[in-house]
Parts: sequence; C-alpha cells; structure tokens
Amino acid sequence: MVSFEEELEISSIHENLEDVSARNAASRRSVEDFKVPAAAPGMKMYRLVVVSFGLLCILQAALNISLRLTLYLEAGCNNLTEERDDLKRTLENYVSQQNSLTEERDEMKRINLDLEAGRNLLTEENHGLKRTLEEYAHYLQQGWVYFSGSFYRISSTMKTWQDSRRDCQQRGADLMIINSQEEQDFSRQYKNIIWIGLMDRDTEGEWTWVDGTQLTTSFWYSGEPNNYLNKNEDCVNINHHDHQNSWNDAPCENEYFWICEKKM
Ligand code: MMA
Ligand code: CA
Repeated sequence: MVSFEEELEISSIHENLEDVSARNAASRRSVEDFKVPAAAPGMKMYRLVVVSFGLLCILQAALNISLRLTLYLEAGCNNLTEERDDLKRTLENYVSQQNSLTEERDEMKRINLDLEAGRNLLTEENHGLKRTLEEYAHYLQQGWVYFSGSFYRISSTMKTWQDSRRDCQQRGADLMIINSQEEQDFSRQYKNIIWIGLMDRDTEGEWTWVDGTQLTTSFWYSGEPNNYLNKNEDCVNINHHDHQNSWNDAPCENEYFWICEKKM
C-alpha cells in the first residue's frame, strides 16, 4: 500500500522528471536552432561553380600581371640592348677617330721632321751665302776685280815666282790659272810682265798648274816654251800682251809682277 507521503514523493519525482524532459526538449530545440540546415545538391553545385570562377579570375589576374611584367621587362631589356649597341658604336667611332688622329699626328711628325731638315738646310745655305757675300765684300774692298766666277788682283811690286805665290796664298788665293780663251783674253789687259800659276819645276817639260792639274789648253807665244839657254826656265809669265798667245817660260828666280786668283 502506497502511503500518502509516498504518493507525494512519487508525484514530485514525476514532476521532476517532466521538468527534466521539458528542459531536455527545450535544449534540443535550441541546438537545432543553431544547426545549418543541410544544403540542397543544386546549391552545392552553384557554390562550386562560384568558387571555381573566383579561382579562375585570380589565376587570370596572376597571368595578366606576369605577362605584363614579362613584356615590361622585355622592353626594358631591349632598351638596354639598344643603348649598349649605341655605346658600342660610339666607342668604335671614338677608337677609329683616335686611330685616324694618331695617323695624322704621325704624318704631321714626319712633315715636321722634313720641314726641320729643310729649315736646317736653308739655314746652312743662308750661312754659306752670308759667308760668300762677306768674302765678296772683302775682296771688292781690297781692290780685287771680279771676272767669271773669280776675283783677280795684280801686284804693285815685283817678286820671284815662289814669293809671288806665297803672297797670293797669304791673301786666301793662289797664282792665276788660265782654263779658257776668255780668261786668257782677260789676263792680257795688264801691260806688265806678270807671273801666272804654271811651272815644270818637278819634271822638265811637264807643265803643271798650282792646283796640281796638268796643262791642257795652252797659250804659248811663238817659239815658247824654249827653256832659253838651258837657264832653268821652269816658271811661266804673260809677256806678249799684244798677242793672243802671250806666255813665256822664264827662270823662277826672276822678279816680275804677278796676278792672284781667288775662285768663288
Ligand atoms: C828672253 C826671255 C826668254 C825668251 C826669249 C825669247 C832673251 O830671253 O824672255 O824666256 O824665251 O827672250 O827671245
Ligand atoms: Ca822662254
């Protein structure tokens, strides 16, 4: 038999159980409230397409960027190549310009050397001409007469052939040498007997001029040379001025006037 108290206790347990089951039901509802409702298969496909499209877009963008980057870098590279080629050409131009300048400089150097040599020659020639001019002035001042490339001077005193020659040599000249008809004619204007630079002292009959050359063209007076009376007539003078052929051999120790010649 169930007592009242027991009945009370059971009923309270019942109530508790109902409470618990009610709370459980409430909490189950609240959990189900938070659950995403299971998607339908069409929706899933839609999501997949959207996500794939998104990924494709990203891929496309990445490709675009990389393509742009490649083109940009390629253009930059081309520019650099062109610039490098330009610089190469410029450098080559400089090098060839420098080479031609070097050649020009060497040519100039050669020309300069030639000019220097020419100038030295001219300077030497100039000095030579100056000396000649000074010599001309000197002989003219001393009263020498110029004729056909030589100066001549007639002495005012008389000496032996040897002393006459010495006098000429002291004046930078020598006794006259006659090589042509013109010179022969020139020599006849002086009316005294005058020594000239011809003798055969070394070998009898071998007439030699004072410059060491042998006699070729001669202007002996008729009958000369005769080594008159074997008097050692080894020296020659101009004796017969009024004749084309005026020479005579005479003893070298005789004293006559003399004529000096200075070849210019
Ligand atoms: C001079 C003398 C000679 C010359 C004869 C010619 C008398 O001597 O000048 O040398 O040959 O004259 O007659
Ligand atoms: Ca004679």
